[in-house]
Amino acid sequence: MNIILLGAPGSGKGTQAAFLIEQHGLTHLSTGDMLRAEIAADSDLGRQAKSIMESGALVSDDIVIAMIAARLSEKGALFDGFPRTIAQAEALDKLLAGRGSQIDRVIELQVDNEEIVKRMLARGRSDDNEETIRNRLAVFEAQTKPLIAYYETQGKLRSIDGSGELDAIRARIEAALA
Ligand code: B4P
Repeated sequence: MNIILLGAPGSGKGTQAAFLIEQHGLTHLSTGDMLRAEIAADSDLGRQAKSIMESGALVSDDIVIAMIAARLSEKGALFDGFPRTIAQAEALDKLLAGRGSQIDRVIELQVDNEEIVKRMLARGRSDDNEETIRNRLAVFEAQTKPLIAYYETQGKLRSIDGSGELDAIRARIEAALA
């Protein structure tokens, strides 16, 4: 099974992913985590990504698609924070089709923007200041939201309320996967 967690920055994709990979034996593929690991290692890629991430913009499609392509395996995957553009979604469909596989379900976590700003300011990561957060939300609207229609057309999208207690959100996701 291949699942995508889709949602605005701070909507809880990483938080819920931790539970889902255990429950379903999936490989966790988080492009945000991969990029932060490159920054921590001070690699060329990390140095390139750092200022882009701190501005709230998206790292280039070519870079993140290559990171995902290098990590696909026989095991089902949970894609967390990827794809974020139509070009990424089309590339992922092609990569999976080439392996005789496909995306089975896309779970959209819906959380309102003011709740998101509150959550991220409380988290306090280096890209969690208010100006960057507002920019990330605008980038989500412009570049990632079109994915909702993309996966709806394919009949794979399930949208759930991503606000409230973690366990309640977990249960909504499980119901959407059943
Ligand atoms: P990510 O790392 O993917 O995104 P995120 O902001 O951490 O969102 P997430 O939804 O995972 O939030 P979390 O569970 O942690 O991206 C960071 C940056 O990397 C992007 O801006 C971009 O520059 C770059 N990037 C990544 N992928 C890319 C791609 N494919 N293409 C291009 N660029 C890419 O939750 C947030 C906080 O809320 C946490 O503190 C959590 O504890 C809290 N929380 C979660 N659920 C809650 C709940 N129900 N109630 C209260 N608080 C909750």
